[in-house]
Amino acid sequence: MTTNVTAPVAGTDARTLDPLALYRTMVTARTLNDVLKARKTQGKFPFYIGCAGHESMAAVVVAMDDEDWLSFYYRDLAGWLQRTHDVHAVLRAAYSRVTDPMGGGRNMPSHYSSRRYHVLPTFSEVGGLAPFAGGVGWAFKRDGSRRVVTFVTGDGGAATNDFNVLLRQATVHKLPVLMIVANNHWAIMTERQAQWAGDLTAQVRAMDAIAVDVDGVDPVATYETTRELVARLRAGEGPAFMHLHVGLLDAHSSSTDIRRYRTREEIEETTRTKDPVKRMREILLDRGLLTEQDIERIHDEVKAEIDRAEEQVLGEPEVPAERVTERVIEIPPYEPQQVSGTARKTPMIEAINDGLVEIVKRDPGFFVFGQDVGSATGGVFNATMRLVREFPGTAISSALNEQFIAGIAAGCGMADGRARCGEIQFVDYHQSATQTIRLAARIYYQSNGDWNTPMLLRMKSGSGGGGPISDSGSGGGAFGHSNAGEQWFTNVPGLITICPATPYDAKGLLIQASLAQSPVVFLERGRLYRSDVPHAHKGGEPIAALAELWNVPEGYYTEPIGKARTIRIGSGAPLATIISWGTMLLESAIAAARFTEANGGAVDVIDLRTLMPFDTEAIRASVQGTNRAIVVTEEPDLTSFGRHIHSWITENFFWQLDNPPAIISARAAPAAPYNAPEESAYFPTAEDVERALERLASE
Ligand SMILES: Cc1ncc(C[n+]2csc(CCOP(=O)(O)OP(=O)(O)O)c2C)c(N)n1
Repeated sequence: MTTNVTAPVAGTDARTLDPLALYRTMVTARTLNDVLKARKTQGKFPFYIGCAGHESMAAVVVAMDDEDWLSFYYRDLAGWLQRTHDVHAVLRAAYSRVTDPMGGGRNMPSHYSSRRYHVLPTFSEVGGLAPFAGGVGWAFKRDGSRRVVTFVTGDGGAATNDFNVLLRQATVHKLPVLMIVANNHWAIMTERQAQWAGDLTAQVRAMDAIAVDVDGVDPVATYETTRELVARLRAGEGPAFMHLHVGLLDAHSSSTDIRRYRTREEIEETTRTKDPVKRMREILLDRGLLTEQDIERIHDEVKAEIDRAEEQVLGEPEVPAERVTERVIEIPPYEPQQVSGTARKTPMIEAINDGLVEIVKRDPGFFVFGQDVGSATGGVFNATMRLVREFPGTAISSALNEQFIAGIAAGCGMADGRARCGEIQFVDYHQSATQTIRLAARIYYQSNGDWNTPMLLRMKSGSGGGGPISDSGSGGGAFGHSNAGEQWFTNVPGLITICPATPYDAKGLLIQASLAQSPVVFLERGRLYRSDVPHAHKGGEPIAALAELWNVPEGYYTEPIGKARTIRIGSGAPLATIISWGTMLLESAIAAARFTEANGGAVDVIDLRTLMPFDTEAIRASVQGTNRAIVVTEEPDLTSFGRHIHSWITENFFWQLDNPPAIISARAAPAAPYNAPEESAYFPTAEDVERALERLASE
C-alpha cells in the first residue's frame, strides 16, 4: 500500500504504569457507576448500563498513546475516564444535557464518543463499530503513523457479523488493530456457550492474528499484555486479539433483574473472585504502595469530585425540542466554476473513470476498494481502468464481502476526514453492508455534529443491458443484477443518494460527492455506462436537448448536490412535468420528444440527479406552470422512492393540479425475471410514459 497521507506519529515507548493513578481511575469508574445506578433507580433518567467488573479497561488505555484510537463498548467507563479524565461528560450524557460532548444529550448513556480524544462513536448496535475500526486501522497502515486502533466488544458481540468482518479485514490486510473480547460469560441472559464453540483465541490465531487469553480481573496483567501487543502492532506484526476474561458484577443493565437469570451462588462467586477494583487494591496494599487510610481518602475524594460535578451538570440546560432535525445531513457548499476543459462525446463509464482520476489528482489519499477493481480491466464494468493504469495502488481489489468494503471506506474516511470510495459490484449485493451504511449515515446526528463519516459508495444499479430499454430491449440482468436500489437508500436519514442519467452529470456529481462530509451512495445505472444519446425514433436524430450532456469536458469540474436539471423538450409553454432520474430520464425524454412531435408544445423533463435530499424547488417551479405531473421510476410499484415523490407532489400541489399525478413504475414483482417477455413486462418504457402524457393532456 502507498503511504500518502500525513498524520501524527505515535510513540514507540509504551507509557509506564502509574499504579496509584490507575487505581484512582478505576475507583472513579466504580463510584460513578454506583451513583448513576442509584440515580436511575430514583427515576432521574430512563437508562443506565454499568461497568462493574470491566474496570481493567483503564489498564488497556494506559498502555496506549493519546494518538491511538479507541472503539469502546458500553461497559468501558473506566477506559473513557482513563483517556479523557472527563467525569462531567458521563454525567452530562446520563442527564441528557446539551453540554454532553458525546452527542449533545442525544444518545443513551454509556455510548462513549469523542473526536477530540479519538474515541469512535459507540453504537447501540452491538459490534456495529467493528467494520469501521477496520477502516481506521487501514488508514493508519496507509499513513505510516504507527498508530493503533483498539476495538472492544463482549462475548455476545464476538458472534456478530460485524466482529467477524473486522477479524477478516484486520487479518487479511495485517492492520494495526487490537481486538478485545471482554468475556463476562453473559450476553443479557444468554450464556457464552451460545456464541461460539471451541476455543475462540485459537480460532483467531488460526486466522493469522496474534491471539492471547488474559485475566481481565488483574489490571496489572492486563496492562502488561496490552503494552506488549501494542508494541508488536506498531512494529507491523498486527493484528492482535485479546480474549479478556472478566466477570459481570451487576445485572446486564438497569432494565434487567439479575436474580431472574443468575443464581445467588454464581453472583456471590463472581463478586468474590472477579472484582478488578478489589484486586488492584490488594496489589497496591501487597506492594506497600497504599495503606487502608489512603484507600479511604481516595474514595472520599473521588466521591466529592463526582458530587461536585453532578451538581454543576444539573444546572446545565436540557435539550430544546426544536433541535430534533438539526445535524442530520451535511451537503457540501457549492461554488460554481468555469468549465474550461475541451469537451468531447464520452460514454458514462469513461466519464466516471475521468472523475475518479480528477479526485485522485487532488487527494492522493483517495482510493477505490471493491471486488475486482484492482484488476487490469478495472473491475467488471471497467470503472477503475484509468486508476489501475495511471495511479497504481489507488484501485484495490477486496474480499467478496460488501460489509468489509463499506467498513474500510467508512472508517478510513473518518480517520482521514475525506471520502474514500467503496465499490459495490451490483446494488443488489449491498445488503450485507446495510447496517454499516445506515450507521455511517447516523453518526453525524448521533454525535450532534462531533463526527462526520465521509464515504463514497459507488454501485452499478438498475436493469441489465445497454442503452434505453425502448431502444435496446431486455438485458437479462434478472434477480441479483437489476434492482434500481433507491428504495433502500433514500429513506436512510443522513445519507445522500445520487443517480446520474448523463455522462456530463456523472463526472461532475462524482467529483462533488467526493467532497461531501455525509456519506454518499452513488447509483450508476449499468444500462447507461455505454449508452449513446437517446433517439426519439430508431435510426432518427438524437434528442437535441440531451445531446450536450454527452459532451464531457476534460479536467476538473463539479455539479451541485441537491439540484435537479430541468430539460425542456419541444417549444412553447410546457404542458406537463415529468420527474425522473437514471435510465428513466432517457425513457421520459424519448416519450416527451415523441409526444411533442405529434402534438406540438413542450414538456418539462426533470432529471432529479440527487434523489435525497431532492430538489423541491425545481419540481415546484415546473409543476406550478404545467399543473400536470408524472413520476417515472424504475423501482417496482411497492413502497418506493417514486411513490414518495408522487405523494409529495400530491400533498403540495393538490389544488393546483388539473388531474391526479401519475406514477409509472416497474411492476409489483420481486425483480425483473431473466426471460425477455416477463422482463419487458416488468420495466416501464417510453411507451408507458407517452400514453400517460396523452391521457393527462386529454383530460
Ligand atoms: C446487534 C444487536 N443485537 C441485539 C442487541 C440487544 N443487546 C444489547 S446488549 C446485548 C448483549 C451483549 O452481550 P455481550 O456482548 O456479551 O456484552 P455484555 O453486555 O455481556 O458486556 C444484546 C443482545 C443489540 N444492542 N445489538
